[in-house]
Amino acid sequence: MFNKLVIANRGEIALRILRACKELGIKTVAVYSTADRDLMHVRLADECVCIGPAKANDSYLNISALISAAEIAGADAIHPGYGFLAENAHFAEAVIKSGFRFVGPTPETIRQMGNKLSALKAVEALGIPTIPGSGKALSLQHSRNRMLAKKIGYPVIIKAAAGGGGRGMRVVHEEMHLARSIEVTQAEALAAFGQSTVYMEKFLEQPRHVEVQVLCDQQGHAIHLGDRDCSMQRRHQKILEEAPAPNIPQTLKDQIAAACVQACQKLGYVGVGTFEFLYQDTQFYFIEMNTRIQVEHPVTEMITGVDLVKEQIKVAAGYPLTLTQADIQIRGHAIECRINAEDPQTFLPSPGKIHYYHAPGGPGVRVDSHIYTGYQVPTYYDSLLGKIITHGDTRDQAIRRMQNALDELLIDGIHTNISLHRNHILPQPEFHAAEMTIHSLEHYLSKSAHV
Ligand code: MV4
Repeated sequence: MFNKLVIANRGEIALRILRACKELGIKTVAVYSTADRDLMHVRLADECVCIGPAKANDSYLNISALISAAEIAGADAIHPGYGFLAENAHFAEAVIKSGFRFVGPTPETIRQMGNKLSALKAVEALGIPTIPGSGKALSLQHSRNRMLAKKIGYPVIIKAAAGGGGRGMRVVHEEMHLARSIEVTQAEALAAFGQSTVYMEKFLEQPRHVEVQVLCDQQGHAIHLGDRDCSMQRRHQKILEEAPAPNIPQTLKDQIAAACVQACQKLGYVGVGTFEFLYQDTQFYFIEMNTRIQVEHPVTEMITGVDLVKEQIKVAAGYPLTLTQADIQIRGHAIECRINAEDPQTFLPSPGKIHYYHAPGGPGVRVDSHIYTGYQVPTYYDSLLGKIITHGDTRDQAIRRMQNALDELLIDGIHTNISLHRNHILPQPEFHAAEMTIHSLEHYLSKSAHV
């Protein structure tokens, strides 16, 4: 097992990784920016190294500062968490070239999945269903693109190969707008990602976002840990997630999960991973693969009893999986509410000092958060304060437990989205009936003066 691991992240996920390391008997190194001296995991880590100024570019995104910290501390592994450098193939390469183990897949896999078009090509060849589309970069000849769009059927969507997570996309409803939309998406992609490659897909109008969690070791074993629904989102930011994805026939879910496991084995995938799908009219369609641990991993942990972060570290250290697919039994239902420091009306970040914090508790309640009374939320990073996760025998019980947990949760001194969850998302009939789509929340917000 690793002797000492650098946690190349901050906030709740840094604390989550620290907890996993403590259980595994791995010494921890916290790296922090000057704005983050007071983070909870910095206090709890065996060692800590300041890696630079508050701006993420100068600290959490500074590859040489992170490698230097690992060298100074004499660590043997680096965990990137999510966000920041977690899916940066250059970083994974630099970590490995400097003699450290990277907790994640190979740089080649990260690069392949980072390009949405190469990811699509790779998984399609391995039997994962994809959305009808070009399947390759769009032609320079507009007449070919016009024929293709006609064959696919409008509306179509133009996506940047180097985009993802909602960046670099454009929906086209009619042929008269096609050429211009392709040009604009290409130009935007070149400016944003340094690469103008775009591809085309049929635009699905009312899909759900459903994803499959996988776990793979270096010996070629792969298992899945079921699925999650992450449809409740605003501007590509997930707000509430749940597992298992409700209201989808189990046979369909079993089929898609089995296809993901097979694809992982053929790809030689190592680590935790997520296959993202759009689900519409009883069909799954692959959109992207994430090669990191995700924010919403706790809902999967609650329904499987598997500690995904511990498993992720074990497979990175070269341990073969001790879990088989038969060991993975889905028990009950779990929901996660992301708690953000933001204005409930404007959604603008609301940094500042937390004057008082009280965490919820009771049966089936989990809190993953780094905050405490007196903690100052800095202005520099994302607004995630933590996550409340509830588990129940049924979805209804998990929802009731979430309502109670949110009633107990107190965060004073800054604005948070607790009221949005309690008063608007959880009581929404569409959510209760498990009939949400990726548009439900934005649609609701646009027609209500919520608060
Ligand atoms: C789509 C789509 C509809 N049809 N592709 C958004 C981010 C990236 N992961 C892919 N995305 C979408 N691709 C086709 N062919 C709708 C979206 C989409 C979306 C997907 C998942 C979660 C939230 C979303 C919000 C808006 C659009």
